[in-house]
Amino acid sequence: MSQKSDFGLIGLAVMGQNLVLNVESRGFQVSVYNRTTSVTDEFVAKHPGKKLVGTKTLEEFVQSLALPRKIHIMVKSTAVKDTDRDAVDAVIEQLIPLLDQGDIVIDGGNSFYQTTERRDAYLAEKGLRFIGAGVSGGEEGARKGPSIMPGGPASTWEVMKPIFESIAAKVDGEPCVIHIGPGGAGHYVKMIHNGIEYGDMQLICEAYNIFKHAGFTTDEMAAIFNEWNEGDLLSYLIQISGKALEQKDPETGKPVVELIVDKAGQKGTGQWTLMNAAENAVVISTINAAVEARILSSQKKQRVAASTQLTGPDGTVNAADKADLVKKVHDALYASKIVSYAQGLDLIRSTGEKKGWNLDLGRIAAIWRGGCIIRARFLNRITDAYRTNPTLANLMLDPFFKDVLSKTQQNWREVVSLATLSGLPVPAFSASLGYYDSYRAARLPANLLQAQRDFFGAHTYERTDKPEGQMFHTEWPEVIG
Ligand code: 2AM
Repeated sequence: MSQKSDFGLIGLAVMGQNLVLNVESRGFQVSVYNRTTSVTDEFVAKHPGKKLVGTKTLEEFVQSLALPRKIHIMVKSTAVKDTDRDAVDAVIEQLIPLLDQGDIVIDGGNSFYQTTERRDAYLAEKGLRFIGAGVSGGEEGARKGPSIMPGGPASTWEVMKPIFESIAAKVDGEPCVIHIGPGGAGHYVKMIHNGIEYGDMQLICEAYNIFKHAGFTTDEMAAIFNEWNEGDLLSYLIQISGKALEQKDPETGKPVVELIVDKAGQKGTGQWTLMNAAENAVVISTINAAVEARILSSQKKQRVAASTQLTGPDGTVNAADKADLVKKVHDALYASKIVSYAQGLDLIRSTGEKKGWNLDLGRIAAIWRGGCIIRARFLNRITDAYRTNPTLANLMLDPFFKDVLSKTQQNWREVVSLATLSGLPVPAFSASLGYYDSYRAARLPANLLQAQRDFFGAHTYERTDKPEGQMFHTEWPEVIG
């Protein structure tokens, strides 16, 4: 092929390969480079007749691309602080001397957003353009159409738009990609997307656990999830949960799910979300509960030891009417999920305002409707909510969601109570409910808290009967001992 390529990709692991095949399938010629050359050779040989240009050196790779070059890096990112250096930095350093002004470097890995901000500033100094793009959808999404969350200057987005829009998933004809905002905004939104994903997964697991302890078989549970996937809860995660529960182990004939050890892994984006929420003083208690549930699950040895020492109900859920329980758990899950999204979006809004990113929450929810792991029917409702009211203070206050929370809450409360009285942990269900009840409380017990603070530290307090901002202190009695 003598013509220069439209797009280049570095890093031919599965995600990279699939993304290349996706881009190529939309009519673009793609150059590829991988540190280990044999991987490149095998990849190109495996796809004869496709518009692929395999290159053996970075020089050859760069020379094969049309200007301005569009180079997508898909190598393993490991940096967890803005000062950490990883493979993405190594590749960038090798590229810099080979590039021309205005060339575009895209990091499509799961990079920490502050690292992205550092790289953005560094490359801008050198006259190069950088895009930190969150790409969600796993291997299948990369091949067939992911949800893409690109950050960086709007002018760079305009250059990348035709390629990104053609490779992204489509919902109702709309591509699941928008320009999120400048700098690290794209990777930031991807990070929160992952936090929300943690919340969704944990909520589904809590529903499953209640059914399991109420005596449902795995096939019955699979049928419930499959049915839920026809309604308000329609989503990729509900769908795969149903399919996972149906799966039988060929060796034993048992459900595979019941053979899997109950120790959850995590790669860190959930923890990043938590740390970011703490830094910004935003409550994301459902996501927090989900991350902590994974941590506690991983402490299997301690839990097994404690199970014979710490007393309590054994977790058996007594449900006389199974159909009634299914309806109640459905409502608890739906309500909790709304709260979880309200929290995640509140964090995005808060950070976006501080950073001056000018984020559009409705359009962000819209690009999560397809391609990504949290794709779900109810994201349409979130898009509508922000389209109607772009300054919505909290998703729960949107008329549609307010109504759902009102209608589901009796069942939600009953499920949390039932599980609690049965000794069955529902940390994410109850965190959501606690948030809902705190957010709607006109008066919280923080008056006593302020008294305590003033008592031991003379921190002062405001009074209900005096103007806001006027501070008071009481001479509290001395406490002996
Ligand atoms: P490799 O095949 O040569 O190992 C996922 O690990 C992808 O990132 C692989 O394509 C891998 O290349 C690439 N990768 C990891 N570290 C790298 C580095 N320091 N420089 C270039 N590519 C790297």
